[in-house]
Amino acid sequence: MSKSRRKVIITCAITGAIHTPTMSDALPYAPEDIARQAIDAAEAGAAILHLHARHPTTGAVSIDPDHFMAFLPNIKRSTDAVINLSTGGSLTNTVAERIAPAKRVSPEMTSLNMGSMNFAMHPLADKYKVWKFDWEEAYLRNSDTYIFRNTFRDIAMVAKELGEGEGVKFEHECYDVGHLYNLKFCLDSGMFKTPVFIQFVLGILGGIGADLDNLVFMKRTADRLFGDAYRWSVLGAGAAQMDLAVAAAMMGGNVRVGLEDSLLISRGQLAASNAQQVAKIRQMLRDHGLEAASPAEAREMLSLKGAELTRF
Ligand code: KMH
Ligand code: ZN
Repeated sequence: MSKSRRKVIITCAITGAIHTPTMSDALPYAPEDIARQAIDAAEAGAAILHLHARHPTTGAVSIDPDHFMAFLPNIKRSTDAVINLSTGGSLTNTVAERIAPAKRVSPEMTSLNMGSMNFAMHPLADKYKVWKFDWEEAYLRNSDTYIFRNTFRDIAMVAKELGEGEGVKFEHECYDVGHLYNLKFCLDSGMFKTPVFIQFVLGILGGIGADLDNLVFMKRTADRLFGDAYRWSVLGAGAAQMDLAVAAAMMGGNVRVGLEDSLLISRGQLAASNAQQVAKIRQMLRDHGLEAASPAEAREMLSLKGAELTRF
């Protein structure tokens, strides 16, 4: 009898707040395109869909709950994948504003960013001369002045409003080793239920670099701090996305892909869609004797409340 393959959760982050429409025609921003790409990504093997909203005609990052509602019911009707709403929003919004969409729809999961930091995209602006929309260049260039605010009080507020209040499970986004210690402090203070789900984020300008050594260090630190009370995944920003995903899977973790974090399908080549990235990592997992977890398996692995308790 063949040995069963270990299951790996593939999260796909569909559009995000880093890339702008000029950078790739594949980056979705109209609600029907966000929904279509999310559904296709789920069909390709993503168990979790990490979702941001965009303004439907300009493609600007949006935290308007109505913009989320323009695609959420459509996605839920068409797939069983776990819906994970971003609480990162845009770098200029307050945390109270950033959690408004999740408070409205009570998703199974949301992101929760585990520390304040620089979060800069300004070097990307130098790569483009002609822009599809007026807002894009200033949005990127001004990111060298932004502080991505996630104080302990902010984190406690999100834990209370969404975790305690709505039974939301968090994707704890940890961009550096210190964020693991922030999470440990919050966990010990009683803010979260175990297992906590950590997303190691490597390669954002302002956070730890996208190197294998850093991933090993983050993982070793998390092992020491959380023992078996955590599950983990890796997001490599930009060209490191696939390499770090494979490394994470080989190390026993889960993976995140999607156009939010990288527009590429391979070095120097733009991806045609989110689903193309999911299909690629799924095949790479198979090549290494691993299998994509179904949404039901992801719910079990992360102790999620279930789609029936959401409000959309
Ligand atoms: N794009 C990631 C590097 C969030 O949505 O709260 C950051 C992110 C944050 O996914
Ligand atoms: Zn995000």
